[in-house]
Amino acid sequence: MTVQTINTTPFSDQKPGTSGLRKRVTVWQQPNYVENYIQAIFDSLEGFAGQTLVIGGDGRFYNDVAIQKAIRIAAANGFGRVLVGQGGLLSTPAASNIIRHYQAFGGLVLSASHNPGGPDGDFGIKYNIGNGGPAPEKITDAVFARSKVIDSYKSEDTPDIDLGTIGTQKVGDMTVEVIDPVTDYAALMQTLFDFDAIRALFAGGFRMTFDAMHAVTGPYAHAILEGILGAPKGTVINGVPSPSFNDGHPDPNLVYCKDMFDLLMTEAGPDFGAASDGDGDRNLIIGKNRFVTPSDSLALLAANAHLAPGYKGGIAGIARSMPTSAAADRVAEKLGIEMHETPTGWKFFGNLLDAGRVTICGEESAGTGSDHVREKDGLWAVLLWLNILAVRKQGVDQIVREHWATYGRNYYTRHDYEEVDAAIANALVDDLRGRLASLPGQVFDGLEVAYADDFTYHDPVDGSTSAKQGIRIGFTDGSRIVLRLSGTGTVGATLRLYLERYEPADGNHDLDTQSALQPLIELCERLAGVKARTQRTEPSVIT
Ligand code: G16
Repeated sequence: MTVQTINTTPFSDQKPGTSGLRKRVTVWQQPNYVENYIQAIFDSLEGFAGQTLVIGGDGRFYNDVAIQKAIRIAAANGFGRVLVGQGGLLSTPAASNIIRHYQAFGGLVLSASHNPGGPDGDFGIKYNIGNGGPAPEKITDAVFARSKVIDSYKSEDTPDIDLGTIGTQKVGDMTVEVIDPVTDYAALMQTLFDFDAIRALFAGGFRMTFDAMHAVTGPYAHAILEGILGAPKGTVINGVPSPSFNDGHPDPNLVYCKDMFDLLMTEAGPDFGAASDGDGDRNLIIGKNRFVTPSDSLALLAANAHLAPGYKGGIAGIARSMPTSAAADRVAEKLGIEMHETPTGWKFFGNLLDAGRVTICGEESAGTGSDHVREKDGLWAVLLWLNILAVRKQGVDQIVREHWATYGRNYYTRHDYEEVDAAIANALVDDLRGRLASLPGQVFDGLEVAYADDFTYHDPVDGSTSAKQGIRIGFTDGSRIVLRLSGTGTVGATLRLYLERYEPADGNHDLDTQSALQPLIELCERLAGVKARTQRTEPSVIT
């Protein structure tokens, strides 16, 4: 077996987005596209000779092909060892755990998360650093710069590696260890949660449905929920990973999990419903007759985390992405702990977690997690909810209502306009940005603008600055409109509008969310003209 140096020409479009590089499979299938990107990553790193690299993916179409290429390129570039999940599978949080647990140099996570898969779907590659978290912008910027000038890559000339059998193989001078994807993750969860209490909950007749959406969490959920915790067989549905996610859309929201939502709204339905996405880092939480928004879930988990053994000493602080509602801020205030507002993207939580300044993080985009890994973690959120339900011996709805009665309710919704013409979307954002300075002090239908800006984040740990992270228009009564362009779409532009209104603890918590936010929705249209300019009559997705 020999190391080959293969000439190549650069691609101009390998700029990592919110979470790695995500493209249509057909784009990745171009000759040298995968190779260029992985070599550009390695060229942007230093000091990995002889070190360990973790590789795993969500099992989507093209995972098997890309993994073989990644292993060959890693061997040729001098890594000493690769840890890879059996069958090429590792959920994103499990990959983060493996990197940390085995003190790897870093990892390649092959996933396009909640985006659809299959030959016409999406694929993605993300590099994670030694703390287990997504590479910070300093590295992703360097990767993009390198990808634009790359002229060769290195690859070990070797046949395909057998990823089906657990054990050790050699590729050139590099060792490849195929490991069970679930074992280390399940062990970690048992250090955090009261498994006896959750076991007793299930033994007492508590019923739950977990929808793995034909994606990577199936094996994890079967092993942990039905195996270790004794939930009845059939609790986990759609639990066998499929390369095309059974032609579904593995995004755990009320659109793609509508059947489960409808079931939870009936008397005959289970007590608790949950789901995770393509790569296992997002979560959906639904109680009987109660959907919990991700923003509320973050606040509730933070307020109740001390009920789980892993957090019994309390939490150091909370971080949320800027568009996430301010519900968690009220919890942090009451607990007297730090609260941080970061740009969208889990990578921005890494420094705060490493510095011990926050313990729990969350995003409106169905992501919650803690300092146990450096990614958001779908099953973690589900298990923490189960732990809380088991200890409080109350239903989800009751817990949510008590929370609002204590802290008030942040009515919150997100309206997405997908696959919008990129030029129109960019012009819309630019125009609004140009008018921001004139908005403060203006009153619209009784709502006075308190501030209007384009969010800039100053990382308090490393001092770095990230500008243009989304437009915020805040009102004196605590309401807020946020508008930003998604960094995870693969076709055209996706415009996201985030709308939020605060209702105090003694206010009305029973309004329909869209009705409660209707005045803000209309005001947003007046200010930004999204419908008018995109010629759409309604959002593609409302969450
Ligand atoms: C990724 C990031 C998240 C982010 C989400 C949405 O999630 O990891 O931090 O909130 O995308 O980003 P955007 O609004 O730019 O589309 P995932 O689950 O896709 O990896």
